[in-house]
Amino acid sequence: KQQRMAWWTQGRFGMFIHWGLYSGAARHEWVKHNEAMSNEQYQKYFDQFNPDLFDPTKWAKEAKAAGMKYAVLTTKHHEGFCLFDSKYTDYKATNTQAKRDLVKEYVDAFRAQGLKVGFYYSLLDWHHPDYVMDDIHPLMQKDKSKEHYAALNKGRDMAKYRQYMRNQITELLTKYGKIDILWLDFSFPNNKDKTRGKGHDDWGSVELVKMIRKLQPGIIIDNRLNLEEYKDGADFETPEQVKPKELEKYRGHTWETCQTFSGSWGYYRDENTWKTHRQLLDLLITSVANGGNLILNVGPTARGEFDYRANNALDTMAYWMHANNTA
Ligand code: FUL
Repeated sequence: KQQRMAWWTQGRFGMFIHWGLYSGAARHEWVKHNEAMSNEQYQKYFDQFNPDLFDPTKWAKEAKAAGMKYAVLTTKHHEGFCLFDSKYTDYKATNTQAKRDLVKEYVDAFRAQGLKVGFYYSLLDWHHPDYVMDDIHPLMQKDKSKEHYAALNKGRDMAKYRQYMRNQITELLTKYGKIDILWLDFSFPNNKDKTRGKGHDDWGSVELVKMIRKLQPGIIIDNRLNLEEYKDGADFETPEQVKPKELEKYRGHTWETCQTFSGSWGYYRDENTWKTHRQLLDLLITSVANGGNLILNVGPTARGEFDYRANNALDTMAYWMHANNTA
């Protein structure tokens, strides 16, 4: 394990990229849930998706200049939309005006800049017809009663959804060459009351990890499969949006803190909580000083560009890296 983690531990700094249909709504990647939207109501973001300004080489160069050594892109977020050309769904970028496999272009561009390449894949899926809806499903928001739960879930079959995930993860790990990180997201501790969030039995986590390690023996996996007790189930912990002063308690663990520029992960145009450049540098320095990694998130617009505020922050980090690099 130490061997396969060596580059990651050494690298320390990565770029998270949350990009999907929600980028078009431009008000949080959980917008479907937050506004309790149906598939029909959400369809307009699929119809309008047209990333005409997408230039992954530009993204990769910015990441590299800022000192980042790896990236993780949302191949599918909770909304269920796939940026890659999957055989197992029509809900994918190739069927939008983009008409192409955006994951492939990302992989090629980031690899060409010498960056390690990671995939985020959501365990939650608010679009798949077999996905059993729970408390945090968009359609459960207005009525969380047992009756509503039963009515919504008639005929849905998690075994079929588990197979769908296995098929898609197999595609991701066999069609794009060597993949360095898999970031699966997310679980609740297993609970008997299935109306609550899901845990490792729902995902078939043990079998999934075995499959992943077989397909990509060198891959690094996050800890959100709810497999803490299972040897080799997780390679690193994922403290999310924690304050710099709280990072000290992770000393001695293997961890990566994931952080946003503002609050949401998906592009949120009108959010006014952007961290200052000083705060961002503090996060990076404090993470490294406490023996961890920082993965800093960019939420590109639906047209495929980084927001000017993200560009400015990345430029500042690049300048800081340049000025302080003694290697
Ligand atoms: C969370 C997700 O629900 C967020 O949308 C985001 O992807 C973050 C990194 O993980 O669990």
